[in-house]
Amino acid sequence: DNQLNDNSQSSSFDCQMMQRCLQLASRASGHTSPNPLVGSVVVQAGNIVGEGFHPGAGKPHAEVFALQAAGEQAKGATIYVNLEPCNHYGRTPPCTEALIAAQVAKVVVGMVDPNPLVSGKGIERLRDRGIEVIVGVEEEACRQLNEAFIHRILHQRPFGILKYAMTLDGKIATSTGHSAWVTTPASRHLVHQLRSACDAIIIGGNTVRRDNPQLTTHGTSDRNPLRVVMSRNLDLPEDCQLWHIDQAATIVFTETNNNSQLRNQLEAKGVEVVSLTALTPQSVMKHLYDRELSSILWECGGILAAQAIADGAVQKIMAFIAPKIIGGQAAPSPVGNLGLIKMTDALKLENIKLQTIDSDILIEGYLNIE
Ligand code: AOF
Ligand code: ZN
Repeated sequence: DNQLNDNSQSSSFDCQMMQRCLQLASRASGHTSPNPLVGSVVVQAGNIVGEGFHPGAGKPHAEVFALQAAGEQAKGATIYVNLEPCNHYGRTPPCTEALIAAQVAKVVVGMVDPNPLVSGKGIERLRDRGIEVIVGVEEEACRQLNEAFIHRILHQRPFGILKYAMTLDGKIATSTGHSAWVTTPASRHLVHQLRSACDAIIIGGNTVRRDNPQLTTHGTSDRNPLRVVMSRNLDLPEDCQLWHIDQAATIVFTETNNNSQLRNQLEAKGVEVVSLTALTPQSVMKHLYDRELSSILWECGGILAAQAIADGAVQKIMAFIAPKIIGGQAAPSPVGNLGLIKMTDALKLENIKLQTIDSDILIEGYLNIE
């Protein structure tokens, strides 16, 4: 249906090279927001002669590094890139002009850039200059890698992931609130890796008071996401792990003029406190969008999770399920009241992926609500 998309000429070699692009792109995972993850490979006579990836916003794009590495051998070569080459002057000059100048013969593109500044214009420009362009190779994998970037650019909001861990009987803690740990070390390790790919983690005041969490990647990565607390009244402990900003930066969102004594204490420790006139999941997401963040991990309890879902701040769910039973009417579950009455009203996840991690199950899926 899209005239730009033409992958009828693509081969399994093309798919292999595109997978390599995705691998290269992933090296900058967690470092590129608001920009996408992009990798590129230059192939001359069946051999890779140059590789590159986009290291972060403000730095050169993937194609530029790949062309640089290929040098003279770029001439007449095929270049692979998981995102359409840009044709605009952003923080950096257009990649299309670099490709034209290098005299590549062919460009294989994973997916059209959803950025309205580019979207199809890069491909058009290359074809106008007589360069063969194939579009839509390994497109699903390309979309998956950049799902946060795509959402951000199409909706002007960061991409929200709600992650939780529950027992087989649907509890995220005991009736006293004790929750260490529901899942196996292997699942928790995966969560630490997931954190390193995200720009921020959000929790509410209840989780701070109850768990005193660290919300870091625990050494699985060279970076930690921004830690975000939503607390209307600022009724938070004076001392907790999140205020140790030598570990990672922390922002507390609150409503205007609350508990100025604690606010002063937090600010003295280097914790940023932001007052919003109305503290809602969307107002926080908007603020984080304006700060150029792309992917947000909701690791909150059920009450805030329900608010985030109802407010359209959650696009993806990652549910870890442990084969354990804790029981108890008062033991909390992952999602609070959504005001839904009939089972037919249930929010249904799409594009479900199931996997086992040690003895746990991870179910991932997408919420299709705005
Ligand atoms: C590419 N290759 O490696 C990336 C692209 O401000 P700039 O100059 O960095 O441009 C950012 C936009 O360029 C970004 O929103 C996306 O549309 C595209 N990113 N394009 O050809 C790359 N990172
Ligand atoms: Zn570019």
